[in-house]
Amino acid sequence: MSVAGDIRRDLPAAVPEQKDVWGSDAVAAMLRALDVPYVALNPGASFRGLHDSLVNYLGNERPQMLLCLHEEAAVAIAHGYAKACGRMMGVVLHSNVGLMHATMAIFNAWCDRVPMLILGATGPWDAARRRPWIDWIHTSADQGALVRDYTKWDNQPGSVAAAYEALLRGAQIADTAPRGPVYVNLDAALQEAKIGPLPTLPDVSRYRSAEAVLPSDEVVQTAARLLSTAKNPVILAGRMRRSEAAWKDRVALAEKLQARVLTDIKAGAAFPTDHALHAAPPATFLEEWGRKALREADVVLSLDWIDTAGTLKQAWGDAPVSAKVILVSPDAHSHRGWSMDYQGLPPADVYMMCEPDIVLPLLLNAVRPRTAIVQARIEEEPETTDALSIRAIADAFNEITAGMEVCVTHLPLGWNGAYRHFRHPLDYLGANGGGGVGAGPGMTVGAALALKASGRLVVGIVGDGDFLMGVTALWTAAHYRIPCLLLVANNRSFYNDEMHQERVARERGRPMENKWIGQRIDEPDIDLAMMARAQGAEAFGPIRDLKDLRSAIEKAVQAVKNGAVCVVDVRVVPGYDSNMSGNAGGAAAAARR
Ligand SMILES: Cc1ncc(C[n+]2csc(CCOP(=O)(O)OP(=O)(O)O)c2C)c(N)n1
Ligand SMILES: [Mg+2]
Repeated sequence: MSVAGDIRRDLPAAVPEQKDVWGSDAVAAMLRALDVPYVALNPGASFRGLHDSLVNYLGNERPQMLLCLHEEAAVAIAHGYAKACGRMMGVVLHSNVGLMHATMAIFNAWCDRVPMLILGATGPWDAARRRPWIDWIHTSADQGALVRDYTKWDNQPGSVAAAYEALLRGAQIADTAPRGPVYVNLDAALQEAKIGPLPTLPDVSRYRSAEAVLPSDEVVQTAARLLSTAKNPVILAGRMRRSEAAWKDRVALAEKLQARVLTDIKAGAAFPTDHALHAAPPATFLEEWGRKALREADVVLSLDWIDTAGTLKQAWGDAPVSAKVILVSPDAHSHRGWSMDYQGLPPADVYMMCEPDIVLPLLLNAVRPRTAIVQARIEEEPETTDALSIRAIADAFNEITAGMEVCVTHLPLGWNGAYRHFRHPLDYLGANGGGGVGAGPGMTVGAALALKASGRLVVGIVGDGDFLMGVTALWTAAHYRIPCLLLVANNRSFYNDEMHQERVARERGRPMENKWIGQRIDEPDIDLAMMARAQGAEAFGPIRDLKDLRSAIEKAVQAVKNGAVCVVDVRVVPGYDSNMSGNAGGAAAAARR
């Protein structure tokens, strides 16, 4: 073992000089040529060829393997990594079964438009070469079909030359906006074939993803005219990249236009939430200030907002949207039939099928300053409480991390967007994309891997349900020495769904007090801190008393700064903040409806 550079790397013993090269060596060489930094995996015989090549041909570096205890964690780690640094990581999945385990996490990454190079394996495709039983059950016709509806592209190359091209094309497609995972399925026989000398690797620099698409000057001018002459322009700042320059452009555009800005708790930080022009706490379902800002708008600039139609509907209902809509989003390139994550169809008076961060400097240059004074929002403090609640976690966490550079990777369903301000693109990474519970721990580990050298404290605040489904990602963090913190808002329940049962019971005139059945996680009570320790993490808790919360989080933050993976189990009261406007606002509102 060596702690090479930053994370731990398991060092292979020296390999004697080799004269033979195998199919999977060529695949591994291509991964290095593509500069894939890590591959997260859970092992499997279908890719034993590639596994050997990564260890014994490449020496377990560039890419380095990250062993995961579940395929869902492997994909979630790659997801969090790409979210934090914008770079694509690799994942290797065993035949059909590993892929089946990974599917939910791939769906999350797809919905979150995150680039990822997923390698799969099957076969041998040549039935005559299959071992009895096991190679047959782990071979599926058209294996890519399992994930085709939520990957950008998939392929099963028939030769090494075709594998080179598949990886080049896959990486190019994954990293072209709208980004997303791709799946390249490697036949076991292809991996295990002796191929003679390594076929010359292509010059990767000639197969990069395309330059960003720019709108025509005419369209930019039309949009700029609308915005400059608007009475009440509103900007919906949705999916953005983590660039500081683009962040500054967004602030400058809002200030030049004196436009109110809304942000989304499902997307990473897109605008300073404490800016006077930020109209309402980031939320899934608009709260009163957000709805009011939008209803008063005569021009709406939607910057790759995740659900423009659904958000406009919250302001205008079923009436036609009276505001002019400028839509800036390449997302429709990913819209197909199976997954409806494309949401409702928004009206667009001006439509630029471009990445917003690319368009911003053009718009900033083209708009005329508006002098209208925007009425600042009156900050409504969410109700304080003496209870050990998610709000109490937020208060203690905010106090302890004041002035610290922190990256919040994940927030629990009961979080109110007003609980914490975001002032930098890395202050918050957004939700898991597809609403698949269990992603929080893995995404936090992936983001921590990406940000390890940055000095930022990487923190996921997760529900107990999310923690329990994804906990083994912590072992990967502990093994590879990737410091990160998980604060578990442990209400001992899949509480979001208690609210749904409450709603159904209310509608049907049945007893609401039965809502906990099939939802509460107790008797036996699960010791989350012990589960964390079992993965090699440090842990505090269960914290049952408000007076113990602060010191536990303080100690945990210190432990992470000293290099630990750390978990705090906070026994919060079941129940969401009644003032909620975050994820839970949506859940609560949905449950109330
Ligand atoms: C994979 C998956 N299974 C089930 C659900 C349905 N679901 C949505 S929220 C939720 C509860 C999550 O529990 P927890 O993380 O503890 O948060 P809480 O609801 O208690 O605030 C469940 C089960 C889902 N979204 N994804
Ligand atoms: Mg819970």
